[in-house]
Amino acid sequence: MRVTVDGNEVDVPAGATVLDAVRAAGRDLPTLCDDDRLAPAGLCRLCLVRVSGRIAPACVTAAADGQDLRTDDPDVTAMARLALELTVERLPASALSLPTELAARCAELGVGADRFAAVGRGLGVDSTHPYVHLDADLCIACGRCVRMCDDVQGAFALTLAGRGAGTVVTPGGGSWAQSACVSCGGCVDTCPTGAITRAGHPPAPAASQVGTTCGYCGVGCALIVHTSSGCIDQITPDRAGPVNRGHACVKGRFAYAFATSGDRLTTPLIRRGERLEPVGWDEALRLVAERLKGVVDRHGPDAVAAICSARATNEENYLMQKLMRAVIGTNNVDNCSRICHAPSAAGLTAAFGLAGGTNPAEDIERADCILVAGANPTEAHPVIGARILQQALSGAGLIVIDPRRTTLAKIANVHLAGAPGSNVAIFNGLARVMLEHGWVDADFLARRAAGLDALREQLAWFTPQRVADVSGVAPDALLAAARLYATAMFPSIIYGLGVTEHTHGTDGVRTLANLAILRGAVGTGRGGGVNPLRGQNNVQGASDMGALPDQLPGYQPVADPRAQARCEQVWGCGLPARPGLRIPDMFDAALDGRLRALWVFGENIAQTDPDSSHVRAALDACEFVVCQEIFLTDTALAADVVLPGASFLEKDGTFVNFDRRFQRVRSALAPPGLARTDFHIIASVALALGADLGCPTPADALDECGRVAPLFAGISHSRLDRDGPLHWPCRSPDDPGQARLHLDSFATPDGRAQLAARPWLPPGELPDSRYPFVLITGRRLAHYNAGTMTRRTPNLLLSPHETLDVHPADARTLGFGEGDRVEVRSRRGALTATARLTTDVSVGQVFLAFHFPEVATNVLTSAAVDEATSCPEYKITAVCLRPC
Ligand SMILES: Nc1nc2c(c(=O)[nH]1)N[C@H]1C(S)=C(S)[C@@H](COP(=O)(O)OP(=O)(O)OC[C@H]3O[C@@H](n4cnc5c(=O)[nH]c(N)nc54)[C@H](O)[C@@H]3O)O[C@H]1N2
Ligand SMILES: Nc1nc2c(c(=O)[nH]1)N[C@H]1C(S)=C(S)[C@@H](COP(=O)(O)OP(=O)(O)OC[C@H]3O[C@@H](n4cnc5c(=O)[nH]c(N)nc54)[C@H](O)[C@@H]3O)O[C@H]1N2
Ligand code: SF4
Ligand code: SF4
Ligand code: FES
Ligand SMILES: [Mo]
Repeated sequence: MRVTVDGNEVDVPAGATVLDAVRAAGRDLPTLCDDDRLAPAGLCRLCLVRVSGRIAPACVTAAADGQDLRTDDPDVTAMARLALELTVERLPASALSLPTELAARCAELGVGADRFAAVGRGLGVDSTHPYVHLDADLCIACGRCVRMCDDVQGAFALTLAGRGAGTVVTPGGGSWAQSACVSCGGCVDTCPTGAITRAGHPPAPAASQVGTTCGYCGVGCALIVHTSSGCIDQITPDRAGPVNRGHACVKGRFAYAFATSGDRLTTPLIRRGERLEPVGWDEALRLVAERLKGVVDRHGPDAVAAICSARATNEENYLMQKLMRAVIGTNNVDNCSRICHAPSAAGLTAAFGLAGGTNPAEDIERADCILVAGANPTEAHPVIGARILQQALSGAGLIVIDPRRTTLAKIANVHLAGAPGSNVAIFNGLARVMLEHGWVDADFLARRAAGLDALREQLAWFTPQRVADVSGVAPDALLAAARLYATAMFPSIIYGLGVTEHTHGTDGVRTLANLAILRGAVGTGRGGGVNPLRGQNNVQGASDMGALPDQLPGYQPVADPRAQARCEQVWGCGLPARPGLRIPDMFDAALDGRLRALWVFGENIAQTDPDSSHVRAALDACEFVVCQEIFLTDTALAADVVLPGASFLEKDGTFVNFDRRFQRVRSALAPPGLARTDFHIIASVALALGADLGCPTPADALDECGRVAPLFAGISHSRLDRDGPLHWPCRSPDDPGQARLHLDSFATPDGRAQLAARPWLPPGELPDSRYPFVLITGRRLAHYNAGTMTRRTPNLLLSPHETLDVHPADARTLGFGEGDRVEVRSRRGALTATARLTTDVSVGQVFLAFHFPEVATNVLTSAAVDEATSCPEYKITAVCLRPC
């Protein structure tokens, strides 16, 4: 389309508004109710323009071919000024002194303090929420906050109440703290007047700003860190962030106080008897080098192991695995992917040939049906959870497979609340129904898949009745789910730990992938696919970088002679070819004396690995433990040397998010005290061991990684700084990266997607008469893993302690009520927690998160692991309950 703006012609795409056209012509208009994250509302009447003669609000008027648009018409400006005057006449003049959009519009349109009221309307403030503050007197009822809350977050916490000039925003009539608000900060970010602000932080003039990537979950939200005088003023979501597009959650947006907590580790510590005493870096590094060398000399390199950090950068993980392989000489290096999504890497590699999810986040908006299995994204990946919720609200089918009634389950078309551990039965049941009804893509199966006959044979067992017997899912619900998924045009699968953290987790991933293959909904470029919601901010990256005992950077097997040669040539040394120990095997090896020294980098194994007493015993059995941390965690307390690292806010590098996107991490603060970046620490330990790891900067490390790992060869800091985030595979500097995988063929040896014929097998731990309940463990919105960081922020006010979620019928039978203390005992240990009665869990099932050390959930969990990858069975523990 071609339109004329103030006499100049511009081309605009179909669907553009007049406001878009004006902006495309390099002009601007004042706006107040407009936000590029929201559908236009046309409420404020500031963006007026003369459209082929008549005056219209530009944001809600469609551009049309041949339109003559005039922004420079004095009548138009006068009307916009009048609209603004009417808007501000009930606001106190103090509103003008805040650096807000409103004040800027007033300055532009010449609306002075005399147009404001002398004092406010006395509508009151709401300061009940730890992060969000409302001063109702400053509300102009533009509705931006309400639209942000409804249309982006999906919390529906806010309404505009009152009439006419008296209309103001309210959190549902009650207090903000008691509302449905999930603290995403969306309303704070969009409010143009200062009515809704960050509690304790009134709008302030621009401070220095650094663009970085969130260090909590794997969504990979782009954030802007605002600092002044070395302190964080606030963190806001970056509208240019390709995944979050100006949205965030309570952790990335608000939970940063940990960084300046007085509890941060600020100096190295060395164990002297019972005590950990502060020392200088030289002494700590000398000791680490001496003790590691001693162990290698006496017991060989395989007596040393390192657990890498999925919280730290790619560059730090790259250096760490290089140090272990090239300097120590062992492949004993692993990361928390082992206890999280290792079954995804194995299962997706078996099915499709690559370890990553198949489609980018934005494909959620192309899906007309979303199958969410064993994931709770509204709590654990909130920005993605909100996106899925919006897609479902706008008409896409939603199937949730989860034993609990999660937020998404409550709005799903079909919720299959299968018993924990029944995934393979349910997925095979769905596959059978799809085949029986012919809801499959025969052409895709013939051209692009292998293994159909074996699968058919396997599925003979999975009659809907047998599936119901195993899982408790009724045959008609199974049929409804299969129909919804398989008859959609662009069905998408999104899954989480409810699929992976089982003794048959890899089978779960593979039988789930079967559904996409049968439907021909993967590798097509039309969206869909099979997408794990990888957990930690950089768990994908830690694995990509080769922090794995059997794979070099870029998923190259340690024994592959070509990969080995490439690494040996770049690193200038020989390399061990025998795969190293996985995390659970490290603990066993420590207990039987094969492993003598353990270096734990940014992982709190004493609280987060299963069967904590086993982990403790393993730590005690090691003759030397190094812990590289930002806080004195339980793991650090068990170490011989503690090395103080830097948080993501204090360093440079990259993270890879759940959809394989490399994104930049940039330093906004200096590390506290003597703390150093982990990059610096690892390089210093290598030097103390007499080795130079090369790579003086993180940028050099990523470049070097590209030389050993062809998958990432085209990715560099300079390119990311210039072009923004890049997906892997990205094999050369002019490769745009691949957001969608397997478009022409799958990366398997025969180029076909591999259907998996897998039986259903019972879980590793089963309830019995002594331990009759199944404990499910997982996450809650406000806290993150061991809670080391989030518990040191006002998130603690939002979620002050752990609860045992239990069905009211079970509580009644056992004789306890809401708020009572209950002992939870498993075959390994016991804890007490406060009961919360909820029908979100089924009868016979209870739920605990693991965010609080005083409710040490992993004292209960078992050492049962996935048979293929050793991922622990965190999702099933047999327990008994007793009121106390
Ligand atoms: N707020 C917050 N966000 C986080 C984290 C956090 O600690 N807090 N941690 C991050 C990390 S490391 C990760 S890995 C991700 C995890 O993100 P998710 O995988 O979404 O998290 P979980 O809550 O552990 O488990 C997901 C769901 O699996 C269900 N489930 C349990 N057993 C079964 C089963 O047998 N079958 C099926 N179908 N479902 C089952 C549970 O009921 C639960 O709702 O979250 C990341 N994001
Ligand atoms: N019962 C139960 N247990 C579980 C799970 C479950 O679902 N149920 N889920 C499991 C899963 S999926 C995971 S991923 C694990 C997570 O287990 P962990 O990785 O142990 O969990 P975090 O609390 O994230 O620990 C990371 C630690 O790194 C530190 N840290 C953060 N950033 C940096 C940094 O930049 N440098 C350094 N040096 N340190 C840093 C933090 O202070 C924190 O103590 O928990 C597992 N445990
Ligand atoms: S913070 Fe987010 S969830 Fe809470 S009211 Fe504002 S927009 Fe809604
Ligand atoms: S959704 Fe995840 S990445 Fe985004 S702000 Fe929240 S914790 Fe950070
Ligand atoms: S910005 Fe167009 S009417 Fe408010
Ligand atoms: Mo995880």
